Amino acid sequence: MSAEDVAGRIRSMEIRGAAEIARRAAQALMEEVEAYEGDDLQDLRQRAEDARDVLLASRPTAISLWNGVQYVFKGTAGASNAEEYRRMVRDNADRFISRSRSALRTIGRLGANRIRDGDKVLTHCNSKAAIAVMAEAWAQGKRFEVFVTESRPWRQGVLTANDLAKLDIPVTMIVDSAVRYVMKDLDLVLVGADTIASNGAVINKIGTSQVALAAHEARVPFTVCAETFKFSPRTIYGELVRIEERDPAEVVKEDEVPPQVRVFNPVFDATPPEYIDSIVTEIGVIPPYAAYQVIVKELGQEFMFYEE
Ligand code: RI2
Repeated sequence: MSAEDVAGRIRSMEIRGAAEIARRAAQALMEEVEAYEGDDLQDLRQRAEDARDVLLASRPTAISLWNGVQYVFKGTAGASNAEEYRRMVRDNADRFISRSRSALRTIGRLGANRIRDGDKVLTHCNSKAAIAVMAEAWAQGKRFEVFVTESRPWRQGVLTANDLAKLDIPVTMIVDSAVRYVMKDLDLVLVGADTIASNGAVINKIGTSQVALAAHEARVPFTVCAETFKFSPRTIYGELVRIEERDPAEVVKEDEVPPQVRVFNPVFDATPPEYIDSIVTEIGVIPPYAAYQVIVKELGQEFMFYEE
């Protein structure tokens, strides 16, 4: 599939989820350089960089996409011919994809320790990282139930309910506005992340910060499940995370309201670190305040060549 095709599918949400868009972008870059049959390094580089720009423009918020793409280009500035460049892109993309899959398994194992028998867990939207934790705890024989928010407007909660039901985990779906009503009966909140800023703020599906606020009020631990490539090196440079706004038609159909009604459709929000109990990553369960260290130590040199 061409980078244009993949970017189009990411834009339309056919390919979605912060980690998945990064993996598919890495794969698309690999396929772009493999499809190039010539031996002109400059030409190939241009083709790959054009593909990168198209992919990066597909969705603006999840830093996973940016980190994944940066990873694919690691070291390629030193390539001396087209074949070497092609091999580097291919190896980097492969390594990124397999590292991201193995991170998910580790997060599942570490996060499962947070779930106890008899717990009532709540999750918001559809996060493969949060689901990996629940799947692992269930596979270990723990028995618990999960409340799943609808997650308007795309209703990714329906996907999560299906994913969990397939594993035989008992699921109760609720509308987003029922979160505070049920919170007093819950033991744990597990969500994913699209981006984690250097101050520990977590950017995730719209509504996440309200879930965190309700959890904080009810003293329910609010846990984020996220691979280290969801941490944003760009925020160390003071850059603010851009919150994607999508088509108003995702919220109301055109003929439902008169044209003078403005519809605002931000699709992510920021949860401040003081409402976050812990972040489960593949390098351990950490406090949100450790975000800066993760960015510097883990993403380190690989990602610290930020230039726009
Ligand atoms: P994983 C999703 O974004 C959700 O916000 C979800 O919580 C986050 O990515 C992380 O998902 P969207 O693509 O990487 O639905 O854990 O807008 O699968």
